[in-house]
This record gives sequence, C-alpha cells and structure tokens, in this order.
Amino acid sequence: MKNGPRIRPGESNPNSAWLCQTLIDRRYELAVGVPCGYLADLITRLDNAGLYLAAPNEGSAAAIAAGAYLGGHRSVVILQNSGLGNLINPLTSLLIPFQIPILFFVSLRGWPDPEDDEPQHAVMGRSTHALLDACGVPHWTLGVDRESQREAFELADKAVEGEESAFLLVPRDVLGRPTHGSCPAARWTRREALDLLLPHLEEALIVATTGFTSRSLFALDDRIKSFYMQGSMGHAMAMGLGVSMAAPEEKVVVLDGDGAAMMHMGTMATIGQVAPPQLLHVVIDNGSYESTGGQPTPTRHVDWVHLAEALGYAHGQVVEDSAGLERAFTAMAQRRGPHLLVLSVDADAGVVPPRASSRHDLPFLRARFQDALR
Ligand SMILES: Cc1ncc(C[n+]2csc(CCOP(=O)(O)OP(=O)(O)O)c2C)c(N)n1
Repeated sequence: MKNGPRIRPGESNPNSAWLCQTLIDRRYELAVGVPCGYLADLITRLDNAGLYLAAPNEGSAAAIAAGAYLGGHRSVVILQNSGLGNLINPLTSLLIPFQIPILFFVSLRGWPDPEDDEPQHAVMGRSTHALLDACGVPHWTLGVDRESQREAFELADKAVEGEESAFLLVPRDVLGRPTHGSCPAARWTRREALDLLLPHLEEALIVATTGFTSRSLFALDDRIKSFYMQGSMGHAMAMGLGVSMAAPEEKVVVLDGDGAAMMHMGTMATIGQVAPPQLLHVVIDNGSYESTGGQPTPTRHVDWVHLAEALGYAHGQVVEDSAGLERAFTAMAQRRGPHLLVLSVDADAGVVPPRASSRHDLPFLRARFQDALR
C-alpha cells in the first residue's frame, strides 16, 4: 500500500494568493512544473485550485504546456532556475520556433548574491538573466511590492497574448518560503529507513541524490565512500552507473528519491543494458518532493517492480518496513545485480540536517570520493 503525499503548504504569502487568483482570472487552465521551495506556496494554491500537474522534468513540463496550448489551454510552467538546463532544448527548438506562448515562473536560486546560497546554484544564479537574453525571450524579475509585481505580470501576460513565451523570475521570499515541519508518521520515514539501510552498505561506494537524502546521509554518517550530489537532480543513477563501469568489483549504491528517479528515468534502461552486477539502486519513495516543501511526485501509480524488470534490472523489490528490508538483503545476497530496491516511506522532513557543503567544499568532496575509489 502506497501512502499518499502529505502536502505541507509553503508559508502562506499574500503575493502568491494574488498571483494564483490572477492566473485563474486570466483563464490559465494548466500549471505544470517541477517545484522549488521559493514557489511552494504558489504551487500549493494552484494544486488546491485543481490546476497543477507534477512533471518529471522541466523540459517535459514545457512540452506538456505546449501541447495543452495547441488544444486551447493557456498554460503556465513552474520551475527552479536549476531546471533551465532541462528546459533549454524544448524552449529553443519547440516554443520559440513554433511561436508557442507559455508563461514561465522561474525561481532565482543563487541570485543576486551566489554567496548567500548553496554552491551548486552559483553558476546558474549569475547566468539566468543572460541565458534568457541569449535565447531572446522577454523576462521580468518580480519585486517585493505588489504594484511592481502587477506591472511585470501585465507585461508578461501581454507577451503571451502576442504569441511569445515570457518569463517571470522570482527571487527568494517574494512568494513565501516552504515549511519543513514534521508530521506524525504512520510507518517509517527516510531517516529511519536510512538508519536501517546503512549497516548493509558499509563496504559500498554510495552516490546520493540531491536534497534531503544527501543531507540525511551526511548527518548520519559522513564517510569518504559517499558522494553527495548537490544539484544535478535525477543524475545520481547515471553517476553511479559510471562508477560501476569504472570499478566493476566495487559494490556501488545509488541512493535516489522518487522525484529524482522520475526526472531522467531513461537512464534506468541504460543501467539495464549495461547490467553492472554490483550495482544497487535504492529509491526512497515518499510520494513527494520533500526537499522543496512536500509537493506530490508523479509516482503514486508506478509499479517499481515491473518497471525494474522491464528495463533490464536483474531484480526489483519494494519494501515497506524493517523486516522487508532484511528479507530484501538476504534475497539480493544470492543474486547478481543490478537491483532496484524501493523503500516506501512516509513523507516527513523532520529536522532538516545541514548540507555536506556546510563542512566541506565540493572539490574536496569529489577528491575524497575519488581517493576512496582508487
Ligand atoms: C533540475 C532541478 N529541478 C528542480 C530542482 C529543485 N529540487 C531540489 S531537491 C528537489 C526534490 C527532490 O525530490 P525527491 O527526489 O523525491 O527527493 P525528496 O526531496 O523527497 O527527498 C527538487 C525539486 C533541482 N535541484 N534541480
């Protein structure tokens, strides 16, 4: 039985309430995207209004919006600026050349001062405006006061009416913050699952996905054999595959989130094709993007076991408790990989641990892992 995500609304903010209502009034019928904490309250409101759809990645979000537009639906795409990398291709080869007008809300991580944010946001923070300029799309940065927001919105909406995609850029706190509270868990949480998992992984090289999974791993046990991804969402499995190919004798474990696993799921077919026998792909499935405020992921209906088998993994299993976890490791010890192990947990951010980069800089973390590999 899969638990449903418990959406914790972002800190309620009058600007996002106004924006959501304005979008409804202007007959926007679909909001599709991948969340950012800066946009959590807006997403919750759009979700409550029945307009929001979770996309696996930002490029898909743009293409979904494009298709909906062709069918007559005015559409909004919501993303973090780190997702511009995923967006650029459909923006430049679909929306712009076919003159498909979509309204974008893009959060501005790493801006205006990259030093105030996590290191992985620095390059995109200082490049977002320039990238949009290079693509020739109009963009406005939302200010804190309602009047300037209204003005920016009107200009962007007018561009969209004129068949041009337009971007509204959202700095920190302009539309509220996410809340990362704790809700009573009916079963186990990521932290409890990791506690039980880690003793099984002592010898393994671990590549952990971005967000709370990397943070929790760092907090529980900062080991030289762990590589903490900060950013590059969805690519932990690809990096783990590369490590496995370079070091086939080593046990390699990818610690993934369900949102991240969805983002570039095609890599799973490549894992199935290469079939590294020592690779274990663990997905912590909490049904939500916990790290950005608990928005729902598009995974509730996913049958992970059949998915793993269909994509060429040797074995896939979903576990729901500690006894299931022990049974899974007994079964895996008797079989070659690659294995997919899905830990179905309750969403619960609890106390948010610090990032690995709060103690070590990123090149150091890379070099340390590289030494462990040698
Ligand atoms: C390309 C890209 N889009 C969006 C984000 C913002 N982001 C950071 S962590 C995260 C949620 C990850 O969700 P999941 O993998 O399910 O893990 P959880 O947060 O639930 O632990 C998101 C959307 C990002 N870092 N990169």
